[in-house]
Amino acid sequence: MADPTQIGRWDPVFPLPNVAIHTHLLPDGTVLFWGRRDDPAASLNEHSCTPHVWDPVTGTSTPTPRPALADGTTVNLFCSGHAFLPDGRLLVAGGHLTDGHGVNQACTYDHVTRTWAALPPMNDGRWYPTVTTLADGRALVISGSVTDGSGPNRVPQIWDGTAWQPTVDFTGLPLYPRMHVAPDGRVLMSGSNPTTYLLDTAGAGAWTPIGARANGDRQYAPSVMYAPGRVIYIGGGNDAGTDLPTAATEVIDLTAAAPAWRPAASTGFRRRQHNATVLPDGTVLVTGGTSGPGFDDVSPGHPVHVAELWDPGTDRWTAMAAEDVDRCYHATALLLPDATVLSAGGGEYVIGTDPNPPGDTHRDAQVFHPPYLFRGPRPEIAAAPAAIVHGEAFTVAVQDPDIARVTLVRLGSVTHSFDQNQRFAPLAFTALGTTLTVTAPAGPADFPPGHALLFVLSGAGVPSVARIVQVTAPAPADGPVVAVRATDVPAADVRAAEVRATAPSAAPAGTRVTVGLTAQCPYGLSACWGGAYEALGTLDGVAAVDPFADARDSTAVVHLRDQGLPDLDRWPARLAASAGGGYAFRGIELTLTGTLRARAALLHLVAPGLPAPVRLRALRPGTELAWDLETRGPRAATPDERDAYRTLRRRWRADPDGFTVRVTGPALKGRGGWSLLVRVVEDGG
Ligand SMILES: [Cu+2]
Repeated sequence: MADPTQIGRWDPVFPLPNVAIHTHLLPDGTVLFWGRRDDPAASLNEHSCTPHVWDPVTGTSTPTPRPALADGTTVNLFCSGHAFLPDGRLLVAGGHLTDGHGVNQACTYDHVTRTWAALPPMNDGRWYPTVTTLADGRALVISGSVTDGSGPNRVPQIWDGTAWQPTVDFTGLPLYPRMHVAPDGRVLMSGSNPTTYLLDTAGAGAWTPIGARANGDRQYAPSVMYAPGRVIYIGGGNDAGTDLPTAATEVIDLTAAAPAWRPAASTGFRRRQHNATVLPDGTVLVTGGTSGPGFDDVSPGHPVHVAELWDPGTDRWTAMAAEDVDRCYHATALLLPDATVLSAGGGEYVIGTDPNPPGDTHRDAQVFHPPYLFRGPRPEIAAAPAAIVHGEAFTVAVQDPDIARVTLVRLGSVTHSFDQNQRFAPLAFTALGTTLTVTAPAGPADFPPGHALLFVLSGAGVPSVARIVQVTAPAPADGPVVAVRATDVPAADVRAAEVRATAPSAAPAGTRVTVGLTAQCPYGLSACWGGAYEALGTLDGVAAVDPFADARDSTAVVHLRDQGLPDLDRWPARLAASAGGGYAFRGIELTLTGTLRARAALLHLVAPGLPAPVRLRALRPGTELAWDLETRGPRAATPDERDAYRTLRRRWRADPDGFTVRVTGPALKGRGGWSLLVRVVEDGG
């Protein structure tokens, strides 16, 4: 018989009125959630969807109003980002127009009045953005696909309570960046891109690279700050070659003198689309996800039902009881005030052009009781303050003097395998009988202001039911509010990051290479651009990467350092090393300028930068680099493009002494050297 003291226990699955794709613990202990559409038979691109509030004590759900813009226009909060403001309102930024196309709305939800209020619109749409409550109480909104779908919104914006303030831009953001406030007040971006950065939001803002994760680009993986300044990045997709998610995990300690990612213990299962929840004892519970290849493999046997618990003290994963239902793409997990974990949702996405089969959409949830709830009597908080102040002591009355730990966990706000509001802090305390004198987190960078679950744990490690407390900054009368900013950033790093974050200004002089990349994510290369952008920048000989991908053709443009040819032998392996299986390499197009020569009656292009003449050939059907997202095959060239080579040849016959010409087309490297299948001809200059 399964022993709940070792593996915990799941309650039975229960229905919810919709799919909990976005799930939040409100400051009154109830759970706000919403899905994609109210009617399971409606379009997947509805422009409103009813949120619900589920009460974990009574088990009942109640609809709550739908948000609207100031002019009354409804918005769909599906695919938004969210975090709690210091006063307990939930800030929700962006939302769904269609897949890969975001809305520019932002709004707040007040749990006291159960109402929404519209904020001024943002600079552009955001579909899959991340919201982070900063140490100073402002809210950072970053990434998310813009309204026209041309890629992630490059300009992060900060809501200061009155207006949106832009901060330094960044080219090649991933969707739903994994962001955490670091101990010095900067914001860590831990993924999904391989290179991780600290964003300083003070002044004009600055991005500072702080090393890369060895596992490379890992999408739909949770990242958890499991202790102050310590982050674990867990699994995610996908391995090059097999297209399987990884079981590997990596940790970083931002309190170290020179923070660097290092491997931690692997999970027992490969996982992607899973969730990770920090528990009152500082352990991390992983639930759901798929072990299968690709974006979201829900074929039988691939979704992982077994939960796993990580103990950061021992760096060990322990298999927990298995839940009953697949919780893959669009599933969420949330720590509840009674120290159990809600696992909910899944489904509601497009496969090709159709919605997923109804059986893979889950309008239900299940609650997990971790092993600690079976290891002895629960301690009880008899009294605790409603608000506590950074750095100040407060008193907690308990029923029994056997208290070993006091901890604080910020209210969860979860979507797409990431909790944007999650945070854990152990608190120092002294006990005198049943009265605890507890010290609040020292400062706002240790624990950003806002509401949190306050737990006491017994000597056996059993947590109490939480009290919800509001963590606040000291009153201004206590002294000036110190602006948190980094002072120790090496100037060279800042410059490198500024260069990285700014699009190339002058047109690069080297050969222009168009790279065909198929994103494994179903939303196309433009939406899922961050990992590809970074991987392209690592290719041998590449001087610059254009800041935007071409959504229609599923191509990206890089510029070589010189007028030569790319090292095609090494590029695919290099791309796989950086971006894993996230992007399939389809080939390249070259743009070359030179003069025409006949060699053995075959037309060649010669130019000073080219190591050897490049043979020109006609474009044949099926060799096009442009991609059709619908048919998942090459997009046929136009008649003009198919005729380009013949047109060029006619022109050359009339003028065989040569003229300078610029040709573009798919390029192949064979035993006999390079050839270019002419698609476009322009006059060279
Ligand atoms: Cu989604």
